[in-house]
Amino acid sequence: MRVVYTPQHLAHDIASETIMGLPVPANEVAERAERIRAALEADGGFPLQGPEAHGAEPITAVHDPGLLRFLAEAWPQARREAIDRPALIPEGFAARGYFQEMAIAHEPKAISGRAGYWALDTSTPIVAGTYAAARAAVDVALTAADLVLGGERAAYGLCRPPGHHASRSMYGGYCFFNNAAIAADWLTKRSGERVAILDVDFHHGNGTQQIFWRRDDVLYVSIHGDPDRVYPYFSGWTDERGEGSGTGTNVNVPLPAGTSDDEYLAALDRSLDAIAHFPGSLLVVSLGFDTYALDPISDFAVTTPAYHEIGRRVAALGRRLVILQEGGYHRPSLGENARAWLRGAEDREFDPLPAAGFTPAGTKV
Ligand code: OKP
Ligand code: ZN
Repeated sequence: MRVVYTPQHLAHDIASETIMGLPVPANEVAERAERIRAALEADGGFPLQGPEAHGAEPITAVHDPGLLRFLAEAWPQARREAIDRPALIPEGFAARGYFQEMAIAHEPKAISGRAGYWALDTSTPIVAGTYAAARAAVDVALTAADLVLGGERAAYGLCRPPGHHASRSMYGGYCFFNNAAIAADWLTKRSGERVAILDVDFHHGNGTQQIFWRRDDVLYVSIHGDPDRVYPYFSGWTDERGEGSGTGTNVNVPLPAGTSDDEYLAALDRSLDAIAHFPGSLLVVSLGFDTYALDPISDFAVTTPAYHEIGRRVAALGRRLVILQEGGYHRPSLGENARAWLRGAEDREFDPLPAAGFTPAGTKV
């Protein structure tokens, strides 16, 4: 299977994030993507290539141009206005209650407020290289989509930063542009077909749900930790099914803490059944390994052999696969979990490597 990767993700280099107001070491770090790259290179069956630049148009097809402008301007503006800070994190938020009953909407000018106008949370710092890395992740996703449109049965885009929490007009949850949503929209336009998205990241993809909420040409199916318990807290319940002509094309499958391999696979089968009933030959997979038993910010109990089986069952649907990386924060396991999943998707066996080689970003791409 071809893999799209770029070392440009290294530019999004953050040391810490904020959880409930206190700084903690960042979870969404460059080592994640480098671990996966190294394992796939060591495997030998996953040729790497760089992304093609696709420009801004596919991004503004699903995102507010104001969000794109903000992300492009945020760091330079932060440097001018708050020069002593290592990263830009919002001070206040445009919360639901601020605007109730009032049809007002001014984007603030000062960067401390402007960030909060566009942001979901305080866990998504913006640094000097964030915008370039986020744009490159979109190009990775679109290049993987092009490979499949060009005849590949499946392609894997090693996107970093991830994307599924970014909605039309909001960044957050370590995400800036919604790589999977941009790729899915691109696929609908290039193929003339309907497109399904399966989101198997531990977290609900609130951004992807929001973007396609009223659209009947894109099915969004997500398996995730119950929002009664975990991030992103405000969406992911089963009664969220879409609206207007999109009614019924949003499917949420929330699961309890401690979800085992067997329980996960049963939920996966139900989800694949929903996809099988939706027309089209293309499936975008939002792939997260934060369902892993040892993930530091999640609470499922999925194991490495199960990823092989999940990949196998997803591919057994018979659809063309655009597989895009989302989360997964237990760094030591990421390479093997990716290898297991992607080998499963090719219906090849998985034999764990003793110790996957881990080398810094090279020049092989
Ligand atoms: C991004 B993706 C945990 C706080 C989590 C943000 C999580 C973003 C996950 N106590 N904050 O879906 O993997
Ligand atoms: Zn996640």
